[in-house]
Amino acid sequence: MVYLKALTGSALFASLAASSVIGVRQGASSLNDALVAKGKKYVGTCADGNLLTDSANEAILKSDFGQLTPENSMKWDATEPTQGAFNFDGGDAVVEYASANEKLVRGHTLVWHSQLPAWVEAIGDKETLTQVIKDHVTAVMEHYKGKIYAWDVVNEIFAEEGGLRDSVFSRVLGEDFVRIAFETAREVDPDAKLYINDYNLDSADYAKTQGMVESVKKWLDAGVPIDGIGSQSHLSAEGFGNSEGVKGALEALASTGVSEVAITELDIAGAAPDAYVNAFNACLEVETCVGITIWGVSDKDSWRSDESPLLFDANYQPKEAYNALIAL
Ligand code: 9MR
Repeated sequence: MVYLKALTGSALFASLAASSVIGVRQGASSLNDALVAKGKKYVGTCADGNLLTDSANEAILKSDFGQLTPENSMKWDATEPTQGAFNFDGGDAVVEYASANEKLVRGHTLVWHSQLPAWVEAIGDKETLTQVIKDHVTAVMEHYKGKIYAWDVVNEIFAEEGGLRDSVFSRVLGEDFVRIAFETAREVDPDAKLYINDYNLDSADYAKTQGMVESVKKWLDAGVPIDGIGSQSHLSAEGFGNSEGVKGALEALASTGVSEVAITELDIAGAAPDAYVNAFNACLEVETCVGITIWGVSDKDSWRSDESPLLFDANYQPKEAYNALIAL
């Protein structure tokens, strides 16, 4: 209401014209359908709360994306802020929307050093932390059992040099927390694909990519039930982390023997069409890459909004990169 009142004359006309363009475009193309037609499972995005109901955002979610990741609502600080007291309201909204609209869901995330409540950070002994990880993974996965395509079981556990990142999990349990989390997850929901997810895995020769590859091979040999590696892919326009290394990096991750890999949080500074095309082609050309999740719809709501990294501008208009992907 307030918004309409503020618009007069040509501004109102431009706004109405823009929204009718959205309507026509929505009927004409779907990023998800375009990639599914090429043999992949999905193109997805992230959403939570009012992004699921905001009409401009929701129209794009519905027509362009076949998969949803809750941006924040399934993280530990949201689901178990106090030990044993679980809150699934935010995550339920995503899962309900997804099931009503036939979207896959990637669960994000069970064990992560960030957005972690202080009561977990404060644990200092192995036995307690082991039980706390098992209880958390069990309660959250039980709640969503059968409704989640893939879970990011552990997130961002590597340091840039390729070893384990310092966190309460690695300090108290060493690398055993990885086995504990994955074994529990497999037991609770044997049908969910279990992922290890991280960022800066954007070129094959980077130390962190190599650290991930070596560790995953070792864990698979030891029987840890890891199904997939997620590469977040928060990319730069140029230099470190640009799109050119993505294919080689995905190949390296796929070579570990996991059954699948995925691009899980794609956004690219500046959103150049060629850069998005490189990232999509990387997934298309790596057989076990199952799909691509873009980390948001409109630049307006991006965690990197000052870098305009998404496919839709702040007025929900598709950018050139969007058209380039549809034309692939
Ligand atoms: O997009 C998320 C943003 O809304 C949150 O404020 C932020 C808090 O850590 O997390 C963002 O999502 C992150 C994701 O969960 C893990 N990889 C990095 C993402 C961007 O920070």
